[in-house]
Formats: sequence, structure tokens, C-alpha cells
Amino acid sequence: LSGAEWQKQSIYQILTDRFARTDGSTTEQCAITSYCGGTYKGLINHLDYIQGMGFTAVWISPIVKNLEGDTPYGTAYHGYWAQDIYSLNENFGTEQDLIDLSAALHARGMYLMVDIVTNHMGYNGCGDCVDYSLFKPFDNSGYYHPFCEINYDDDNSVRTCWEGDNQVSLPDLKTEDSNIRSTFSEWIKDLVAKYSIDGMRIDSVKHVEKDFWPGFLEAAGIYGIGEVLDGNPAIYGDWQQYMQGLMNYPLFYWVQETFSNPSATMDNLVNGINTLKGQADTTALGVFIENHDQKRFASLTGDMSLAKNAIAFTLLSDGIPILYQGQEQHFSGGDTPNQREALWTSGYNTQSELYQLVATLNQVRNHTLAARNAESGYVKYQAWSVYSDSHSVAMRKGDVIGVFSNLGSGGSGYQINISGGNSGYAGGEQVIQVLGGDCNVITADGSGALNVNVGPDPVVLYKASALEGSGLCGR
Ligand code: ABC
Ligand code: CA
Repeated sequence: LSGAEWQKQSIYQILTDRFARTDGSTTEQCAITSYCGGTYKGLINHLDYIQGMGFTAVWISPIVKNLEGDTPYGTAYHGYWAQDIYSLNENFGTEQDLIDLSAALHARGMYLMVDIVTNHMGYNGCGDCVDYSLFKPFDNSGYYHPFCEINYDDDNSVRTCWEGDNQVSLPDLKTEDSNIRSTFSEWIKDLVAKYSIDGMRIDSVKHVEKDFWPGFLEAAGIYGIGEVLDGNPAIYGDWQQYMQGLMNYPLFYWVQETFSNPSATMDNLVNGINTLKGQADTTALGVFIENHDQKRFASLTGDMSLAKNAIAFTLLSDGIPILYQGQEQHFSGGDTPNQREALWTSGYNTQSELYQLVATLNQVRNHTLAARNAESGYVKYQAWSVYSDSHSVAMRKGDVIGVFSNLGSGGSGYQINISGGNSGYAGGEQVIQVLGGDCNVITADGSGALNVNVGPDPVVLYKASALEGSGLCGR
């Protein structure tokens, strides 16, 4: 699937070991650093749960064979400690199971994104004690940079020293060598074909020299969205010359700090978005507020209104929305590995408040894309702030206006006015609160301006005339 097609999707992020077991158990305990029994078969059986929230694609954790046994950080349940890139991690199922998963997704019109690691392998032991003969195919030390610990202030060190530490070391491949590059190119081409993979989430992108990526992406022939774990917006424009799709880490930090704390103002968020937009193509980035590496939002605040605002803000931002499993159940795990809870303990509750919220938001986005994209150019339209004050912000993206606040559940709402020039509404336009207002109808004044009540929960506005066929508010 091309990048342009991926920009219309919304992605549900899965840690395969923690999503669903083959036996469908919802009571099995999960020791947080052990394999807990999630499989491709279990996932196939729970695709309704994901599609029911409106997601059109899943990103699954890395699939290849990893180091076996226990380490000081537990097992390789997450999949980032590869030892043999030509075999699958059998804890998650067989080759046929993965082929079946891909087919099951495609039968629903959904897409498969697989997490790919080319920067390193994984070894249970210190950097100077690695037994290279364990690795396939890179089975001697000549394929690797010499061991050193990363100094994050030095770009060359970031590229050539080793992630991990001396308990579990991550031998860093000489990705600059042409034979390693061609091995990876052949490998990814075959992997994509064998499992009918539609997209890749690419790990540790900033740890590999930039000019590795164009050739790798071309060999894969599919879209890749890379992880450059950096909150600095200034570096994204240049990275996009090599890999257009990237995780929007700057936005992650702004949304997190703004919506987790009622005493923060909207300034950093609004200014940040403007800065990033001036430097990078935000429509090609992946937007998220949680993943398997970061503290969950609910570990910062248990406030449900704040969680709703943070989720609504990200799902309606520029780029591809990505929701990490468990977010919809308000899971609250903190630092690694505690944010990797087994989802099944939620009983896959489709009635939970956040599950329902996500379903509505995806419905809004999917409707706009399907019925209105040609007209409104939703994907390419870069969202902008049509109103902001210290505790609320209204963002317009094409036909959709979202109104968000960080007042929190205890805060009292107030009325704001979105001006006619900014709203894009015609004089007298009927506008429906498709979220946060029981489908209340607001009529814009003669200039297209309108008054909206903000807070504590998010509000989404949509022109009544454009809602037909959406299933929203009974239309
Ligand atoms: C294990 C244990 C942990 C233990 C750790 C030492 O070892 O589980 O408890 O603390 C995998 C596993 C992990 C495992 C690691 C290492 O391997 O999932 O459980 O940790 O064995 C990706 C994946 C991630 C994966 C790997 C490795 C890479 O998403 O799941 O981890 O395959 C760096 C990398 C990034 C990596 C991330 C975990 O670490 O760049 O690719 N993620 C700064 C640096 C970042 C750095 C980050 C975290 O710190 O710039 O490069 O990420 O250490 C902002 C700045 C940022 C800054 C942050 C902290 O602040 O703008 O630049 O990030 O303001
Ligand atoms: Ca490297």
C-alpha cells in the first residue's frame, strides 16, 4: 500500500504477546516480563473488537525469531531482540498463522503493518561477550560495529554504538556496508511477498545512517513509518527527505504535557504545531499519545475528561492516527515494561467510555475520507487553530472542527466564539455537535461565526448538510 493510501487509514497498535490468546482466555494472568500467550490466532479471533472501533489497519510487534530464555529484563515477548531474521518467533504462531492473519485482515478491507528492525540483533549478555555464531545470517563480529555505549549528544555515536546495555546488548549492524544492505533488501522483499504485508513500522531509525533508508524502502515496495525518537521538531524536515513517514514525537510531547495537566496553557501546543508545520509535512506523520515505550496517559492523570481530550486531539490531527492497545480501556501502566499489560483482562469491553469515544472519532474521520475527501481534501488539509485561549483550543481540519480543553473533569466549561472567516461556515449554516453535545444543532450567524460551549469533554462539529450517510447522529 502506498503512502498516500496509508494516510487515509487509522492504525491500532498491537503487542502480539499481549493482545489475545488462542484459547480466548480473559482471566489468564500475565507476568509482565514473561511470554503471556498472545498469538496471531487469538488476534484473528478478535478483529471485530478492532474494526468495531473504526480502525482500518493493525501494526503488530516484530515477528522474527528472537533470543530464547530469560534475561535480567525478562523474555523477548516484545520481539525487538532478533537472532534469526529468516524464521518466525514461534511463540506467536506458525508461518501459516501469520499468512492467515494477513488474509483475515484483507478479507475485511483492512491492512497489515509489521514492525521491522534492521539496526541490531539481540544478545543475552554483555557487549563484549556476544556469541555471534547464534545469529542468522550475520554470524560473525565482522558484520557489527565494535561495542560501545551510546552518547545521545553525538550523532555518530547514536548511529554506530549499541542500543541496550550490558545485561541485554543489541549488537549494532554495519548497515553502511553494501553486502548488509543487499541482504536486508532481499530479505524485506521476500518477507513482504510471503506474508502480504502492507506497511512497516520501522524501529530505531535514527540509529541507522540516513542513506540506508531510501534503498530499503524501495526494496520493500511498501510504505514505512519510522521511529525517530526525538521531540525536536527541527529535525523532521530533513528526515522526511529519506523517509516520509515518521512517528510524530514532537506532537506526542506537546499533547501529553498540555492535556495531562490542567494548569498548563495551550501555548506550547499551538506554537509547536505551527513550528512543525513550517518545517515538515505533518500529513505524512503518525500521531499517537501512547505506545509500548512510553508511560500511558492514565499513569499521568486518571481524569477521564483529560484522557478524552488527548485522544480526540490526536485522532483528528494531521497524519495517520495510531492508538496503542489498552488506551481504549483507560489502562494506566507507567514506565517499561508496565505499560505492556495484557489486553484480555479488560474482557474486550466494547461498552467502555473510551472504546465508544474512539469509535465515534474514527467514524467521523472515516466518513470524511470516504464521502468528502475529494471536496474537502481532508488528508492534505493541514489542521490549524481557529480559536485558542489558555485552556481551550479549536482545531479545524477540512470539514471537521474539534474543540478541546484541559480543564479536567472538575473544571467549569464556558462559551467561546469561532469567527466566520475561521470556521469556513456559510452564514446561517446548521452545525451538529457529533461529539460532546448529544447531537445538538448550532446555527452559525450571518457571518458564519458560531458560539460553542467548551469543556470539560471534547466537542466535534460537523456541517449538518455533509453528515448524510455517516451513521452519526442518526444521519
Ligand atoms: C529493556 C528493558 C527496560 C530497560 C532497558 C535498558 O532494557 O525492558 O526496562 O530500561 C526493546 C524493548 C525494551 C528493551 C530495549 C533494550 O529493547 O522493547 O523493553 O528495554 O533491550 C525502540 C522500540 C523499543 C525497543 C527498541 C530496541 C527500540 O520502540 O521498544 O526496545 O529495539 C531510544 C531509541 C529508540 C528506542 C527507545 C526505547 O530507546 O532511540 O529507538 N525504541 C532519548 C533519546 C532516544 C531514546 C530515549 C529513550 O531517550 O533521544 O533516542 O530512545 O531512552 C525528549 C527528547 C528525546 C529523548 C526523550 C527521553 O526526551 O526529545 O530525544 O529521548 O524530550
Ligand atoms: Ca546503528
